[in-house]
Amino acid sequence: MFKSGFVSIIGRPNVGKSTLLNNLLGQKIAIISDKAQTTRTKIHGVLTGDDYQIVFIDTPGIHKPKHKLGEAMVKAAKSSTLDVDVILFITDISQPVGRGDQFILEGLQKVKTPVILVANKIDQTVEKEAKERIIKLTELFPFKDVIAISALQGVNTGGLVKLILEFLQEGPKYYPDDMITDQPERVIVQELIREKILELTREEIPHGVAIEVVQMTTRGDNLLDISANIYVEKDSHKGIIIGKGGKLLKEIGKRARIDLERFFNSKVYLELWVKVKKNWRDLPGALREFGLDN
Ligand code: GDP
Ligand code: K
Ligand code: MG
Repeated sequence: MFKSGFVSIIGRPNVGKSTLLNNLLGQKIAIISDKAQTTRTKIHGVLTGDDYQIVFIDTPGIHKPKHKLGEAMVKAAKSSTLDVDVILFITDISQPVGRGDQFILEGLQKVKTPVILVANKIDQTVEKEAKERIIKLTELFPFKDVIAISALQGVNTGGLVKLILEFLQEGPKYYPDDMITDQPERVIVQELIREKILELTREEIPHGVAIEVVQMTTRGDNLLDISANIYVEKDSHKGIIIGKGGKLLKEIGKRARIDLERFFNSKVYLELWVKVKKNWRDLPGALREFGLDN
């Protein structure tokens, strides 16, 4: 029997949702950082086995929105709990159970879909504390099952796949065997560049950054020319991204190029430009233009 279904990955920002998706797929399709609101849109990742296909939906973390982009992100996360077969509620078990977790679980009370508690980051948690926190969470919500994992180290992620399959029914193969994401290449390029900005800048800057790929063309056999605009919200941010003598922009380009070459398995020539678009996170037109209107 061939089983298939859709599985939504939800939880507070920074609990390891995107890390889990990448680990399950064995390839980086969702960017990761230690900053909240790294993931901005729903991302589909497809895991195909001999007798199953699971379509995972990675989502932006659920938080209290401060602008139109934030609203669209929370909407995307919430809508991903509809029409799925299983919901994975991921929590960072190295942290005490907090308001953020409670808030999401309250929102799930009316949902009929089975919810599995995934206690992540066991690699940095004392076992006794993890157990106590799991008990506390199961008192807050009727989870159908519980599993402890480390998404970063790949501990028990195979066990998680087996557990998910127990909840899936017979179904069709939705995507071809070799497809691991429905994200266009252009979006992956944008995201990999944005990830480097998240790595190299502090709080205020990364949240106000959007990337637009203006050109992607192949040159000869094994060279990809990519040119992209980095949009920031303020003139002062432009200076920060460029850095002294262009140093930071150069480093962003260098790190992004390494990842892009790995992803495309080709040499990449990357050109980056920094531009200012004031308050774009509150402009519906800009959200649409950047593919962030969810
Ligand atoms: P998301 O916001 O829920 O998608 O979280 P990310 O996947 O972006 O991860 C947030 C941070 O947690 C990153 O710094 C990850 O490296 C880290 N992280 C994720 N999973 C684990 C884990 O299992 N163990 C540890 N120690 N860190 C993790
Ligand atoms: K994050
Ligand atoms: Mg994420």
